[in-house]
Amino acid sequence: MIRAFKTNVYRMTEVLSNSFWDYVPDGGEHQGQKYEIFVPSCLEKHPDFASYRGSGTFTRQFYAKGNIRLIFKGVSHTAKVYIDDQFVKYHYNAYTPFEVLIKDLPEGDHTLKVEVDNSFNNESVLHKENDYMTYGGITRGVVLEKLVDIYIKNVYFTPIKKGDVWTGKVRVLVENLTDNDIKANLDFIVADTLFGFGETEINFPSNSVTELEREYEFRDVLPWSMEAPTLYLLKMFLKVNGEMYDDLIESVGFREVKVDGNKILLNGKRIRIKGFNRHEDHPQFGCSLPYLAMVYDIQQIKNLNANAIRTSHYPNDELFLDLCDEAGILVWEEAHARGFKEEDMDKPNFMPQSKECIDEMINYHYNHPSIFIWGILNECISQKEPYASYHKIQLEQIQNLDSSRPNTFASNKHYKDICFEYPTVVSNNMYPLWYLPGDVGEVLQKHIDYANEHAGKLKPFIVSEIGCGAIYGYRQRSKEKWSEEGQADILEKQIAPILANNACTGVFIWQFCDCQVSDGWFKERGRLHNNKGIVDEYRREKLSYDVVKNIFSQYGNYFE
Ligand code: ADA
Repeated sequence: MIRAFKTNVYRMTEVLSNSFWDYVPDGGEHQGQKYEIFVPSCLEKHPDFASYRGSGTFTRQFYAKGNIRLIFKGVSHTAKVYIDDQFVKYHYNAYTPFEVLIKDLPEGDHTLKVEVDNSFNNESVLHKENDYMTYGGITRGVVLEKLVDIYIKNVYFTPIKKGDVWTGKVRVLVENLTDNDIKANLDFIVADTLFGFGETEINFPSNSVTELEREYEFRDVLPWSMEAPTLYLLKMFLKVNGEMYDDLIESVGFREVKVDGNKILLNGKRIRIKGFNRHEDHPQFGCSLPYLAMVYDIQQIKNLNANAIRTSHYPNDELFLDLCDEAGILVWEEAHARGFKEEDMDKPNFMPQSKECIDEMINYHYNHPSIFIWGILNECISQKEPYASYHKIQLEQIQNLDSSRPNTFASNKHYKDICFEYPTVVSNNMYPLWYLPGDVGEVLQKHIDYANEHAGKLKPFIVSEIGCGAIYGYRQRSKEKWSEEGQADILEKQIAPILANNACTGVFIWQFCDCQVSDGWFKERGRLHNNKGIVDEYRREKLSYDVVKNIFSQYGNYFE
């Protein structure tokens, strides 16, 4: 399963994942041996590759002719793609989709090879030993699209609320793959209503991508909200001389996110965030969670009376975002970055690969109504130059790609951050009662006061991380550190004052589930896991589960 809905009816597509591919590791004790590895999956979940760090080659055949587009939803973490032994694409990050367009393939069987490398190196600088696990493999879906002479490359939908009327900007990219101009008609359907992109045919120049954008009024549509997450399929189709040539279907929602002073408004109402940070991680599947496992996470998060998820610290699988769209769960989607130091941010590849990750994140995830904010650079160097300017550059990149949503970054440079003027929303990670002593209410207010004095103007404030650890099954009535009782006690003292402070938009608890960490990460992490989940890695509830559920139940999704 690639998406929770069918993206094409006319365009011929073939899912190349959900099958076994040949795999040959380049190193390790099984070097040169041929395996059958399921795609998508994490190599480390095969017994022979439990701790493999290195490269290897995945191979499979496919049948095609003419123009094709291959879309990889996620390869962890460096990919080098070949078709019939011809190099066609590099990609340097596990968490964003990328695509390869090949024109005029001769009819017949072709060989697709993907060299995959999960080792830490200076080629792919967003991946390093970290407080989460970087896996290896083709970890998300792969789709083969068989294209004709002209096709719909992408469709972007921006809902706009004008009083009681919903309008929407529809931006479409059409690529003409031939040496001749092509005249075609573009139409689309939303909520059983047909809309045209122009009364007459449109001329699409040869060998180029044409971008068109128009605003339309949509009558009788229902808004997307946390309580009633109504979704519509936007079905775009392209005809040449009245003949259907191509189509593309997107799932969209009518909702508006705005910042007003220190408030974040969803459809005009001030939202309160009751959220969790969630790593894409599971002891059986690694970061390649199957659909049902994603569904189980969503069910627990809803059961906890939570209303938001932060995709700490990288863009998530589109299938999971589809589920958040359907469940009415708000998403802070974050470009891939966690805790980079000066030596990381000084690397020549750092800004180019960060830029590419942001471009791909917004390009592929733009239409998800659940995404209410974009995030970057979690706990990176934001207290001094030149790294502060990197925050400015990346946030400007996001603003230019999508001005319809706020943006932010999670700071941990307590009272020393010099970047709060750049984002539209200020966010802080803080761990009083766990890493530091202190009264949570006072620590929170001190952070809010610092932000109000250093952000240039009043902005919304989010506690992007707060939490504490517990080892599942370690029970101590004395509430010892790492006991389940201890975590339940501290979390109650951490969360309640945050939700009670009306100057704060809300909280993302660190974290939903325990997650594995990289083998080279600081060894103090018990069980080689970050144990701050309120469920363990198997999603078994700790005592804090009901404590958090109860606190979240006392606060609504909106400030009155
Ligand atoms: C930081 C970081 C998280 C996690 C957390 C922790 O806030 O952003 O990824 O490492 O600390 O568990 O200490």
